[in-house]
Amino acid sequence: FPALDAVDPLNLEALLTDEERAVRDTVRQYLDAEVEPHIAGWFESGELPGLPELAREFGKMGLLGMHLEGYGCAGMSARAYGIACRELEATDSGLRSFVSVQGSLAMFALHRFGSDEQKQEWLPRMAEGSAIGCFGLTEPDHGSDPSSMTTRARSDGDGWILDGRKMWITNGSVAAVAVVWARTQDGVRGFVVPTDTPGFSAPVIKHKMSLRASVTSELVLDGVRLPASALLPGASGIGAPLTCLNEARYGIVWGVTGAARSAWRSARDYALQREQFGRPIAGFQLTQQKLVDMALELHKATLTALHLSALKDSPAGVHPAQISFGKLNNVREAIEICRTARTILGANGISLEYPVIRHANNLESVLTYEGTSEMHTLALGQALTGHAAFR
Ligand code: TGC
Ligand code: FAD
Repeated sequence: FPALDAVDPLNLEALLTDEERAVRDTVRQYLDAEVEPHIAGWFESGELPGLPELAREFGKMGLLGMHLEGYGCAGMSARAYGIACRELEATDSGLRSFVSVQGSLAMFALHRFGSDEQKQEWLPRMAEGSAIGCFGLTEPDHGSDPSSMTTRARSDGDGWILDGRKMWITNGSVAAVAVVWARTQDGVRGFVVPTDTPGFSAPVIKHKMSLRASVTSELVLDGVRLPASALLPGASGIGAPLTCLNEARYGIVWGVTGAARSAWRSARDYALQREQFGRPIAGFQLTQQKLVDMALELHKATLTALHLSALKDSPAGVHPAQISFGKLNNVREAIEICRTARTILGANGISLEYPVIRHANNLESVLTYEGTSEMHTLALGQALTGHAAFR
């Protein structure tokens, strides 16, 4: 037999179509040339300074709203979108987060629930990256339980007035448009809020030790007056924002395999070069056990992502509990892979000279956002037993 490809021991890349390989290579080449040289510095300084230009480049590559049809979106398969998410997160979870929020949350909400006028106004600009969007669901006092939100929208003549606070909102302070979820007398509804509307502000959240190369903000809504046309006509009830979350969670299932792949490669390269006790540490059985266990979980996670893609691209679609399966498993295993990789690098494992600690720290956010591991355990628990254990 020929030697096994250490990076792809199950030959999973052979399953990709030419088009999917082209997506993978285009994204990889761009990130290697333009982002990899800077990303550790951006993480260290806690900023994403290339953002307006990055957004446009992502738009040119068709990554924004990539699996949506029409309005300037690329209309590609869920699998191609997942493959792009994997490359983005192999560089940094902050990049995948940006693309997730833009395409799978803000654009998806408009695309699925918006009026034709709303779609025409926002989607083409968002697809090209000239308008950035954010998605405000979480509040300071309501994270895992968004159904209890207190942000209110009251009808005012032929318009609406919004009051409340949203918290931990990715892209908040760089967004031109915010999709904001608020309670009305008819239940939870979605609103399209141009961020230059009086009464809207988005202070940046500082002092994060995770997702530092990503903009995270609070949204403050103080008497934000909106026309009637700001209401998303197709979104009624908490099921609407949760439907958007399925899209972003799906991207995470793929994305985290990129972060884990990057950490695994660093650990293997390091183990082959680093010598202790007169031999490479890759030759010690304990190191091999770590590398093998990491590889098993990495490629099982990729198989899960591939399988969920097949479901999502099929006419029957993917069940939300199946996405919970993938998000729960793949994030849990990816963070474990990064933490184990860190041990293989010894003291160098805590340095930003290597990507490992950055990925591990980023994945702390990914473990929590888009539904914590506990929420996905309970969602799956409910699907498997028929009993809801949330409250
Ligand atoms: P529950 O009573 O179970 O359901 C209410 C209605 O919603 C429907 N539903 C869903 N629909 C679509 N997709 C899903 N995943 C759905 N889950 C529930 C359900 O069928 C029902 O519909 P109907 O027609 O019968 O009324 O709702 P609940 O209030 O008990 O909540 C369930 C729970 C806990 C699972 C849900 O609230 C939840 O998922 N909580 C986690 C919150 C979360 O994930 N927040 C994420 C915020 S966005 C974010 O983090 C972005 S980070 C992005 C980045 O930077 O990458
Ligand atoms: P809480 O809900 O307070 O949970 C705290 C702990 O209690 C968790 O371990 C949780 O699992 C556990 N817990 C809660 N309820 C139960 C239960 N019933 N049973 C067992 N355990 C339970 N939100 C947005 O809307 N838009 C965004 O763009 C966005 N971006 C984010 C970016 C970052 C970097 C981060 C960190 C968060 C972001 N979020 C965003 C918010 C994110 O979705 C929430 O943080 C997440 O849903 C959890 O809410 P919480 O932080 O309030 O934790």
